[in-house]
Amino acid sequence: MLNVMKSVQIDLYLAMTLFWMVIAIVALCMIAPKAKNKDADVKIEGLLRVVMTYDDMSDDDIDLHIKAPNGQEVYFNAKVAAGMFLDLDDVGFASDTMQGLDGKPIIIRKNEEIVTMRGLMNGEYIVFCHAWRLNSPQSKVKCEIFDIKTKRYVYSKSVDLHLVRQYKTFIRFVVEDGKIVSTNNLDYQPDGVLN
Ligand SMILES: [Ca+2]
Ligand SMILES: [Ca+2]
Repeated sequence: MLNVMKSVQIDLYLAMTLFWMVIAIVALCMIAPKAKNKDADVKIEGLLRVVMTYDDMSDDDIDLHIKAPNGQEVYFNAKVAAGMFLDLDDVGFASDTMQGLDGKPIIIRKNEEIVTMRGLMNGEYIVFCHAWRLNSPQSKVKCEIFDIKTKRYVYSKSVDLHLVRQYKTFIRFVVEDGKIVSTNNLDYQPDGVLN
């Protein structure tokens, strides 16, 4: 009889221990901090393409820059930054020669730089250009922005560059939850960058 009672007592202890272990594990799961996603502020639903073009027949080297809300900047020297990707640094004529399938050079006159923005974070983006080299007295530079996801033509603006190392701002736009909620044209001049 004593052994039976002792066995029941041990079973009760084990059951209670198991019960409190389950309670403790559940509580720990509830209070444990979630793994931090370093890109948590980036909304992947944003998908913009920024296209900068200038006279295909000029040998100017104009550069497209986009500064993200976190301070990172995509441009020829940082072709990947803050979810933005620059296809190439078009340097004028030197970018226009390709090798054909027969091994012979093919020249296609084209002056274009494209940034694809695959993630949008909340805050203000600044889109601007820079005259790295000017062989013509003035270069008219056009910027067009397309929303690839919604197939919308978002923006277009042309500026004139006539001084080497000159910056011109195309647009600033503010993003909230993957959407552009406001724009402005306030001028932006990086402090001595690249000069
Ligand atoms: Ca360039
Ligand atoms: Ca070119």
